[in-house]
Amino acid sequence: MARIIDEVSRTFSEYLLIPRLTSREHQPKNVSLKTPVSRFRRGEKPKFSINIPFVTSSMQSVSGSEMAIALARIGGLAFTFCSQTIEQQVAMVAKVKMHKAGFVQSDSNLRPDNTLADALALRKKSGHSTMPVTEDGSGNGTFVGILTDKDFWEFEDNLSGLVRDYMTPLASVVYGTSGITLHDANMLLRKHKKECLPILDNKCNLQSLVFKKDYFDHMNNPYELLDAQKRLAVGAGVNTHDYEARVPALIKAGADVLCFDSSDGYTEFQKDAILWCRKKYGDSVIVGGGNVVDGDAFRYLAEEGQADFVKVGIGGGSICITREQKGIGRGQASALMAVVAERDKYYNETGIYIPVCSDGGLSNDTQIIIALAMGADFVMMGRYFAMTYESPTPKVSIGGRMYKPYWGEGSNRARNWQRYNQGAESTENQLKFEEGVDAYVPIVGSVKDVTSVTLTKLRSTMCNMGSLNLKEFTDNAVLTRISEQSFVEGGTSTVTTLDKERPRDV
Ligand code: MZP
Repeated sequence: MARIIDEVSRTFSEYLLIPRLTSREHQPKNVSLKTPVSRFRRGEKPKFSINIPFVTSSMQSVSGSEMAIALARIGGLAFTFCSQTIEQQVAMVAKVKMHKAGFVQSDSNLRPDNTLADALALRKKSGHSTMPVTEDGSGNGTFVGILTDKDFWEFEDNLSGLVRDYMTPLASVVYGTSGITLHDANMLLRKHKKECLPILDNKCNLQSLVFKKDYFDHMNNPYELLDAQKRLAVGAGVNTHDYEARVPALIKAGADVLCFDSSDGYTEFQKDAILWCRKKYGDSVIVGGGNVVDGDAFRYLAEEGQADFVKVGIGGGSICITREQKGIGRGQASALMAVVAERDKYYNETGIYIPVCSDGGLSNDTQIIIALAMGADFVMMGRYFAMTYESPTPKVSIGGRMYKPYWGEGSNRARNWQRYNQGAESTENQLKFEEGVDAYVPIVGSVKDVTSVTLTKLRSTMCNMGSLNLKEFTDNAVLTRISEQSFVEGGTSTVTTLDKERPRDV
């Protein structure tokens, strides 16, 4: 006979936190949101942590390079999606890595015999207004000068004029030499009041560029998530079908964290794929698995699969119809509590801590806070980030309001057959039925603005709970289930608010 779990499948909105003693030191400015992403042993430091507990879903309508850059700048991590060719995903990762390394590889270069029209076209294409000039026009060619938008006037100068006649020539350029530290390079920029410093080797070949604006950007984003080479960190979704080719390509491109992306990760396919990564790269690769909804599946991926972290959630995603279509899944709060309990048990038994990520179904800030209080080390969100300027979809006006398209990986639009095992052997077969919908979400602002509100609420709640970090937050958490009546009581149902439509949380 089938085993029936007595407890009802529950979700986050059914819970509230009961405040604990707030001491004088419990102030938002003292709260740390740093959280581990890789497994670690008791007493050791995790190899990889993020500075805010937010990661993006590995989805076409969420995680492109722009999103990855925006989120890494404030301390989180985006998972570029794997429902694209290996080459496309590698290019996305490479774009994030190129974005800002202190020392940036120049990707917008001119030859001296190019015209100003060529320079304008390149500026339009790359968005970069500072263009080194090298003998052969390559990023590592012999440096002869630099052209910026201050050197010519698009509407006044003759655009067939040659770059060599307008550029600042090498003799007048302030440059650094290979081996210079980033700090010294920045100080040269400061001393000479320059915006950009080319770095040249002893044969005058261009090595990289250092920008003043990157220094300021770095100082304004103290939680920025950087790799050892001071490049922004980026994650990558991978699948159990082409991992033997995809994983090496992504690692070579610089992906910092990998995550097997599957609607149901309690499979031998996933265990084998993670073990393959371990065998090939040892502990140097950080690779997560999922999704799971109970303790057995967590233990399987943690123990047999040696996953670095495990992702929780089936059927709770805002665009997900897996529960309706296939009858599998679990209320997200119940799933998370079951997995967290097993994680803690596993830690007590083995001394190995495996971070847990709550993935999907977080439809407002309170739910994010409750998920973290319940023991998620970090949360993965799709809809939340799809609503920002930086998601990769074009904006569209519907009924006078601006929206962005947001579609599930199991929708016909995404055709991510690798994520949903429906027996398809190739892209030609694609999905036999949809597990996700194609939808729209309102645009709410930039990643920085939207997360800043959520994080302010989170820090404030953590102080209410007498906690200065996420571990203390979970350890201190006392949650109560609420009745429908107390849910109503928590709103503004008995008064008439002046604003017709109260702004809703994202
Ligand atoms: P949400 O943050 O929009 O509620 O949920 C995002 C999560 O839903 C993703 O991280 C992924 O786990 C899941 N997802 C993505 N596509 C589908 C689908 O098409 C889906 N069913 O369930």
